[in-house]
Amino acid sequence: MREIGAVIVYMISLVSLATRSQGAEPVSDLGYAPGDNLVHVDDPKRARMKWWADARFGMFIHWGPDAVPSLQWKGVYWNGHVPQLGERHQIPLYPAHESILNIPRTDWEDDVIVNFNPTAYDPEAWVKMAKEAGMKYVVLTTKHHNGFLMWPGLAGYDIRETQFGGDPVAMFVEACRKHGMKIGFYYSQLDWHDPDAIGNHVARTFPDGWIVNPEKFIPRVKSQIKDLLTRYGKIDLLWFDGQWIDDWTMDMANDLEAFIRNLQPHIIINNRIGKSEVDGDYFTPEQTIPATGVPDAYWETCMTMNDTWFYVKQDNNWKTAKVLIQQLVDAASKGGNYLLNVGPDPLGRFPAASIARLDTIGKWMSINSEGIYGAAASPFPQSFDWGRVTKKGSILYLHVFTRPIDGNVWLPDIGYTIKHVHALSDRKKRGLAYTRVDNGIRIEVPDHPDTHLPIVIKITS
Ligand code: FHN
Repeated sequence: MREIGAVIVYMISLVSLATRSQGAEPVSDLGYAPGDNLVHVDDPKRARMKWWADARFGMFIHWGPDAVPSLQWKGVYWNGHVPQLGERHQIPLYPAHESILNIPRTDWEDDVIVNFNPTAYDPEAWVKMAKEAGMKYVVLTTKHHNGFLMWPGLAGYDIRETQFGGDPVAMFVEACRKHGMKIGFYYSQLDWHDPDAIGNHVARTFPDGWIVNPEKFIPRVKSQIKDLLTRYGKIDLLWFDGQWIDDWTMDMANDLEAFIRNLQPHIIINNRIGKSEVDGDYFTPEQTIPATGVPDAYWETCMTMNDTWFYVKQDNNWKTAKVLIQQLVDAASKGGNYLLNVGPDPLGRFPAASIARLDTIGKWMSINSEGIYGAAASPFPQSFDWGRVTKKGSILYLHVFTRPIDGNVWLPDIGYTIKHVHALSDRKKRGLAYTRVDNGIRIEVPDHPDTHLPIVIKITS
């Protein structure tokens, strides 16, 4: 029933948009909220996804013993080359993995893991920084490709083997709950350590992976997932990864998904539980914002602040806060979420460069988040060289990345009757000038020489 209703609403909106181009009534509230355009989504899923779709912005945290090596082991750069600062092209795509795959297994187990001792680990500080940056959920790596568990869930190869006396996952969950942050767990099906996965194979590069004894490995995966979903209370999101290996099948994925939904029916699961974009609840483009979004799906781009997911001290190729904010806006303007990564160092500290960027993003969000949270994709088919558009009902938010020389931006006139135009940064909400020009509207953009960050104009009609 809902689908038909949504289609009718959608059609009416198209018609009314068309008719209004002839200067009809103001654009009424078309109920355009995140996901409203996904007419094929049933009510239960729409309700389950609502908090996530409205959130638009989350933090990804890649952390664990993988943070230790940073391209070298025992002083020897495993590829024999000492990268010079800024010598970006020397840094491989996935240095943390390449490091681990170049460390003798005994060294990894008896040295890296045994000596892992994050004395500065303070998840409350992490969660506070995420919250102040405007993020609504945090996804922490509980088990990455190296198969090591960051919680006391697999005797002999978990956090209890390290110098760290506590349960980092329990502390993380507690901090999230204390600050009202939604909780996500990252879990890799790809496992380079479990004998029933890797067997006698040798992983040489990060995509390598096998499941030699599924009849033993899969029950272990399910028991670990059950542990995560029964030990820490309500968990909001599971972020799977490593699904690309041939041995991981859709039968395994469907079986695991049913198992999880039985344990926590409200939980949100990303597509990487399966083998394709449409599996799970939402699609996860990586390190890119799709040019035209992903029209018919919930989606979330995950992005590094530099070039690496885990901490690599040599990787100083940091994106600017401006670029990160523009990516967040770009994703929202196309109906998607943005999951921004931090790779804490081996002691558990966020890199200073990450902290500085989170701070700048937070200051911008404290003024402009109204155009992000709960905002739907731009109603305009075209993109604009001056920036992006998001929409909430009949309100438009123009996120001006580059203020045109003449100080005005142009928008097609889809017939709405403008009641007020102001900059979100202007607490007095002083009206900005706008003029109707041939089949469009020119809107004044205040000059903000003090900032190179996007200026957001709110158009109320
Ligand atoms: O190899 C992983 C990588 O470390 C990181 O976890 C990303 C996050 O999406 N996923 C894999 C690469 O696609």
